[in-house]
Amino acid sequence: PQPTRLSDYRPPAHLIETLDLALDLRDDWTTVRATLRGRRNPAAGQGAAPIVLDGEAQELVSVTLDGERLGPNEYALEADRLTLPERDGAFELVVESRIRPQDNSALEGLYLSNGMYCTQCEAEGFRRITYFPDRPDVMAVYSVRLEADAARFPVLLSNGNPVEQGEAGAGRRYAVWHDPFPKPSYLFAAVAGDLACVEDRFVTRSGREVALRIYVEHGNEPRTGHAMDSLKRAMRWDEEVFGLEYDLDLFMIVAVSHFNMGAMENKGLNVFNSKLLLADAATATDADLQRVEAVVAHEYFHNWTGNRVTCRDWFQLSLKEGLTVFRDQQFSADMHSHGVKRVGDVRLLRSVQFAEDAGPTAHPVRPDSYIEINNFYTPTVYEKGAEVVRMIHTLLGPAGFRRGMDLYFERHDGQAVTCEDFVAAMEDANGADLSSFRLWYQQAGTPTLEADWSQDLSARSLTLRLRQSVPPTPGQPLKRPMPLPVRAALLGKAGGTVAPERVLLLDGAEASFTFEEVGEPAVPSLLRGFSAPVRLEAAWSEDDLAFLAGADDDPFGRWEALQTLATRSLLRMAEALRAGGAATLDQRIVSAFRASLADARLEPAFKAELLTLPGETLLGQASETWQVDAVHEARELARRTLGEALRDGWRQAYQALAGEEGALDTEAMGRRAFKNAALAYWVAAGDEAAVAAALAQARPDGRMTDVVAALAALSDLERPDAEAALQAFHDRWLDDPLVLDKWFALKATASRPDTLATVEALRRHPRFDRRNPNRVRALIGSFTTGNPVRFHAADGSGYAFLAQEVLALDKLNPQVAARLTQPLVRWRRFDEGRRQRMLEALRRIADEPGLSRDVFEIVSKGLA
Ligand code: HT7
Ligand code: ZN
Repeated sequence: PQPTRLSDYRPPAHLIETLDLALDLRDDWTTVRATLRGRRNPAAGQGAAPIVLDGEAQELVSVTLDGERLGPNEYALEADRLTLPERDGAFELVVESRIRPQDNSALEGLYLSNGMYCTQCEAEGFRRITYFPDRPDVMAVYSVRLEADAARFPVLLSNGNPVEQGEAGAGRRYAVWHDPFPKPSYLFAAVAGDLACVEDRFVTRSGREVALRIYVEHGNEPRTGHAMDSLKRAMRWDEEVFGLEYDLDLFMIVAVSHFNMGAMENKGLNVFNSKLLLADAATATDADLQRVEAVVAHEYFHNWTGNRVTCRDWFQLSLKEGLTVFRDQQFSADMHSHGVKRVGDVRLLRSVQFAEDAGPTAHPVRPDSYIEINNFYTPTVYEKGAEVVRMIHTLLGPAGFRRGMDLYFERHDGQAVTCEDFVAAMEDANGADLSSFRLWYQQAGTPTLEADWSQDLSARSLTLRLRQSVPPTPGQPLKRPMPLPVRAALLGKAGGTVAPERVLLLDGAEASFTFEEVGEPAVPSLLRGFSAPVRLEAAWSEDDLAFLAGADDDPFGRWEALQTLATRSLLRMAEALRAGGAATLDQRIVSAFRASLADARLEPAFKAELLTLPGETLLGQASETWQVDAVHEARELARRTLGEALRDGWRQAYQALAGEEGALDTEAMGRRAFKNAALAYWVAAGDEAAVAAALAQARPDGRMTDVVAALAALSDLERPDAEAALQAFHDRWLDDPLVLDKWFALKATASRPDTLATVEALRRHPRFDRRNPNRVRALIGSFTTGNPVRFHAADGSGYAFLAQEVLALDKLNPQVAARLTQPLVRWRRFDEGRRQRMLEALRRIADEPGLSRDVFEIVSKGLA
């Protein structure tokens, strides 16, 4: 397969103004009749040009151009396109084709999920429904007619407003929808099923009433309340913070069980993976509830950042995704806690995006080329893209950022634009120069920022020196320095702030910054709030870090100091264990944990973050070669050490909170997070009383957060009562797919030595279904990404298992198969034995005849 390149972008030869689409949903075939009214695009050149439409996996029935039915020798039909005669003015085209959604296991285009029809068109699924210029810079006004069996599909939905509905004869029904906003084809959606509807309303700040409807399978209505409340909060927040109101009279969300990603922002008709919509206290954890809130908000926010202003081409994906992730992060921080949210976001960024940026699939926030666009819905485009937007926010300040957003909408509402247009609006609204900032969109790789300082007490000054370097990445051997906003303050060693926070801009390879009037010994607090997505190597001594871990007034800085201290100590321990020696945890960490555990001023949710050691994946990334077994052993030893050293503290913290009635507010969630962190350490201390407490908490009808936390604490213990607790959970929730996924994930992430055998056997569990991406992610994905010590077993058994699964899945769902392949491409991070075994697994996949473009792209980059 040949790559598509940004440099080859050309405007579309023809624009489509309206599309009338009729879907006749029958058991054997779905017939699609599309009427396109279009014209030659003056921006694409002079004179007549052939009309070229994308189209795949369809059977073409007829083509009628300007009233004339075309014979087969009047058009050219290829596997992925239909080329029609030239036109240089306006035209009307009617194309009829047939598709088979019942056979669609790739879940792109129109497919059946648990007896309901639904669509997924982003990025290029619309071309599997009808022949059309399936690119985001072709925006049309859609009218859609759906027809289906009335008994099995009483609910017929599409974008925009309902126009009419009724009987279509022979036990069939139809409905017509019209969306007044021109939109790209990737935002089209249609749904047909027997669904329950939960309705609410929202009055916009200008007084317009919007009907809110959530459609779910019958029986799931009670699980929609949290999503509905989240939606209303998101609608209000966007009005208050960005002045953005919803623009239709109806906003619908549909939950489906088979879905390749989290959710989709189709205009007026969001479609959600049921995992990210259905949530109540009995079946969802607090983390699930917060995720549902964030994703409901994210998809809603796309109505402006993505739908009203969309992307010119898929290279600009971060224009909508990076910006919308930034918006949902700000929303969640405002709803809950800024400090806790930032810590969670940085944890995610480091574990997935930094890893991607350091491997063979590294790419810029705005990629230059792709083989399969589905492979570019990545942590770089999303999470690093959000960091880039955040840096603009930091540089311009909240008011300046808002001015930039206002100008962006004023200029580009109703258009398909580029990342460059976004940056230009930010610049022009503020009279700012962001020319060098554009490098953030162009260069891949995580910069390293080095910092050291010297203090001259007699001159009352402290000079901070900053230096950066950006590592080479595939196709980009040489890099230019990028502008880095570094939020910094000075803290007095004797207490208090000596120099208040400033934003230092490092706009070259290196620079020095002097703080004046510093009359006492100080420690710099750097990169506060993680103000730039870099690897910071600062000259802090371990005493400095211990000091910051207790004293930094920036919550992120305080957490980061303890993480850095712990990382250094854990890596030393791992090295000692690898060399066959003994290892002990640095006493400073025990002391810092003791102090944090007892600090009544800290919010409990933040305490839970402070008291979580860096994960094995992050520790593995922090050293040249990831010593898998030694890192695992060191971290387990550290958890045991902390468990034992602070045993009474954990027990008391746990017991003080264990009886609490569980509410759903932020504070109650925070207390539960802290309580369950305490329980895990108490169990790690090896106390029989702790195990008894965990077993009691694991009873399957408790609050899901508590049950799952208790089972996670127990799942590594090879003892019959712990195994029985997991089995009881399985039996209780066997018929609830979302909860059963938690059981699959718990089994897959247990670090006990027999886990691979368990995972292999669970593929034969009656409820394991490779056609359901949630189940595949719960069992296979959790094992490969959430259980490093077993997946990276030195004998390569985990890799061979994954290769087998990727090949089986590729035949059904290439998009999910490609994502599953990712852990194999990071082989350079490991020792020689593991490298060879990972490469063998990659080669085994590469050698398979008929590999999808999706998996081919990942594997070939992994082997390059
Ligand atoms: N814009 C959407 C991204 C997406 C997607 C969603 C579901 C299935 C397949 C998909 N391909 C791309 C979701 C979002 O980021 O908001
Ligand atoms: Zn998105």
